[in-house]
Amino acid sequence: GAKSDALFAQALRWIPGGVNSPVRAFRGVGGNPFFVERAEGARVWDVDGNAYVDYVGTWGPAIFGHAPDFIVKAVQERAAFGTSFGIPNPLEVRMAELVIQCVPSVQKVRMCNSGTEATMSAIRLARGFTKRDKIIKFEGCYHGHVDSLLVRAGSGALTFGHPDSAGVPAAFTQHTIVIPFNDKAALEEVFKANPGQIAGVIIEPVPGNAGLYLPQPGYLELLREITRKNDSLLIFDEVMTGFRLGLAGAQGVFGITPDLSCFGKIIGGGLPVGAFGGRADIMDCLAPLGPVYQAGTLSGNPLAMAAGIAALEHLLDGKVHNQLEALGAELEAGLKTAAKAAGQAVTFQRCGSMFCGYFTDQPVYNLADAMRSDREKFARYFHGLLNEGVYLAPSQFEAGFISAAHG
Ligand code: HOZ
Repeated sequence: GAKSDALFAQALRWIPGGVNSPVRAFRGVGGNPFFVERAEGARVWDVDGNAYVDYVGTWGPAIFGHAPDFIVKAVQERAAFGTSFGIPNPLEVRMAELVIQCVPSVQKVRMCNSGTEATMSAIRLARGFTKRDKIIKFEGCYHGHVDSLLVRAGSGALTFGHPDSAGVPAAFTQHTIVIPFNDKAALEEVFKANPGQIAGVIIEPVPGNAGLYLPQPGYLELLREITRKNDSLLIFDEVMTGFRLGLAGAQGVFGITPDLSCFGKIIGGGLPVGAFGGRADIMDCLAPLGPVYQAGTLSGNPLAMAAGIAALEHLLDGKVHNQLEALGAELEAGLKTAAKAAGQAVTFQRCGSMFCGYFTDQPVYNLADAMRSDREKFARYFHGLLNEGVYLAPSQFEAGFISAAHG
């Protein structure tokens, strides 16, 4: 629309690429992004008055849809009491209690301000605890824009062809080992080649930053076994999957107990929040108890805690997750039928309320498989949907998110 285009022209002059986070710029699909005026339920409205059914859901947090009244009210009420203290507040204690109640592997938790902070802090903690340097990550997994994790990364880094970012000295990534996802032999080999040196393995248990693919049966189990045997920490990045695939996230679905977990998105109810937590003996290595430093002026911020607590409390009875599974199954069936009717080869992947359609007739188990998708076709599909008033993430390499407000 005209208003969005005018805003984008201005934004391009003052903001690099016109956006504050790269994927939003639409460069993965072509064209200009629209600017949002407001969002409610399953819809967003742009500044030109167009409505879209939104399957991005602010990249994950909007599990109830946009602006649910109980979150809006919680934020409004708390705002009147002061927006930031930098002094402990009671909401931090309630938040910690809720996280520990929902996620059995978490005995202690520290709040931070984004998923990136969570993964950055978790790998520092793993290194400090084990007194080892090496970290294993997986091709196509994205753990935020942490220097040492921007190696063969997913999301915008992949979409724009910079999976290894400029500006990261080689020395910063020399202790990062990258292996393909779902490859048991590679996992065994890397541990054999680096005995006693691997601090931890960080993984999205259901990778959602190169589209969406799932762990094959036995893969996460092997990962758990091999890390335990080698005294390396298993770190689950559940920034996307946490509280979404179930109360205990992907670890609950697959029955795996990681040593540390990273959270973001839903845990902030749409405000900027991250968290990492896990075994108490590991978490107690953090300052002020231990030598691993981590801090933040806005960590445990009362507005963010109020929004996050409201979100988690609304998930406790399991109804939302059941509803999301049903909606996901319906969407999956519909899209598969439509693809078949249109004679299109689409590999549709789904885990609960996260999904992705790849334009390929091959199964997708890892990044190399995902790369086989016809991205030009995806771009046409994206714009076709947008014209019909449906908004998908503007990249083949992002997961879609369903909310409880979708029909
Ligand atoms: N890295 C996010 C998707 N995996 C994108 C966040 C955004 O652009 O808002």
